[in-house]
Amino acid sequence: PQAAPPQDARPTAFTFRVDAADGHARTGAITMPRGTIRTPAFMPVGTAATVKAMYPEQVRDLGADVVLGNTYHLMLRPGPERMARLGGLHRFMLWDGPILTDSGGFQVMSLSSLRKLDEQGVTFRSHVDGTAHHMSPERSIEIQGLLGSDIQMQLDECVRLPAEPEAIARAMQLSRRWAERCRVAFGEQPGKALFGIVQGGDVPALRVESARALVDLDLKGYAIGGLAVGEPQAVMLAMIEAVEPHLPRAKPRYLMGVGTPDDLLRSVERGIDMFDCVMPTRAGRHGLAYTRHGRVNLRNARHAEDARPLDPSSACPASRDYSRAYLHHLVRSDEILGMMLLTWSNLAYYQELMAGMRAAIRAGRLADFAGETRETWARAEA
Ligand code: PRF
Repeated sequence: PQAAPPQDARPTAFTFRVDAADGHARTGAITMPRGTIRTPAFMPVGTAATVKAMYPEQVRDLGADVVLGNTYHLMLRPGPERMARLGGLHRFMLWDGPILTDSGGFQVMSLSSLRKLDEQGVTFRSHVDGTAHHMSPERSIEIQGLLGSDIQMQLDECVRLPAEPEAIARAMQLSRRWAERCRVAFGEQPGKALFGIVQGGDVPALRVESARALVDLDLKGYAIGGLAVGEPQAVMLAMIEAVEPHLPRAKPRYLMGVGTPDDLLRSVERGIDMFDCVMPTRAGRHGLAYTRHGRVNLRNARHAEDARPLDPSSACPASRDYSRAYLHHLVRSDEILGMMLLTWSNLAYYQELMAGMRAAIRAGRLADFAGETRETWARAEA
């Protein structure tokens, strides 16, 4: 019988390696004690300790190497100290791979009421029970530690666009100072990582200033935040192009809260390595399918007698085996299974798209892959 791998075969450090590049795009891997993340990576969103409507093993089987959790939701319910007593988020939700947690600031601003933000942090009322809470940069890192998060995000302030340049600059400088405090609070944790978040709205000079200041802190990875918050796609892409030359090539780059399949493709072409977005899961719960052949709204009456599956070439049973007529029926009837199947199918497509991009970059044919992918989307929409 084969000998078990030696105990020290598990990496003890957080490392990132680039295996191949094609233009600005790269493919590689993040390695850490809980597993390897193949990049470019899409991280399914598991806000409240669940990727909604999915079993963890399904998420894993689709090829997701990492999931995202939310500090804001989990601090309110079940609470970080309780989570720690229960052995941490991995054990709680039965996900043993890497987990990235967002820091909470972004969710406070979009979900809670009576929020107030100053140098010390954010004060807000819970959207669950109205109780008052305070979160400083230090407390955000402490909570992410109690959850057991592998990749922790700095506390930041994200400004919705359009906004005045003065407001954008103020939020960027605050985020920069909070990054320093988060770094001190995080300290040295060899198998884990703290990522900084570039802010600066739609002002290229502020974006560059933000990136440079964060790079000086020598963090393990860099996110680009404050995009997909109301600006046109062209502005988002221009901001990625402005920031990318200032980010170290040897560290992962994460575009937060993005996006559509087309956003992912165009951002990978511009050097992004990681993404998270509620789009595939949320759209799935609302009857929308993302497929190789574009977006399909299953509520639409034209699917009522369509016996074809969403995509007969898919490896995912939800996309390959169930008829559009059945999915239409489930969605129209508000059946739980409709949400489950469409979430499964959408996440399968997102992971298939990422795997396709990784293979294309390795083969030096990302431009061809992008062209073919867009053509297939367009043909179906016509
Ligand atoms: N900051 C944080 N989380 C985020 C964002 C941000 O700017 C965004 C913006 N697209 C999504 N999630 N901390």
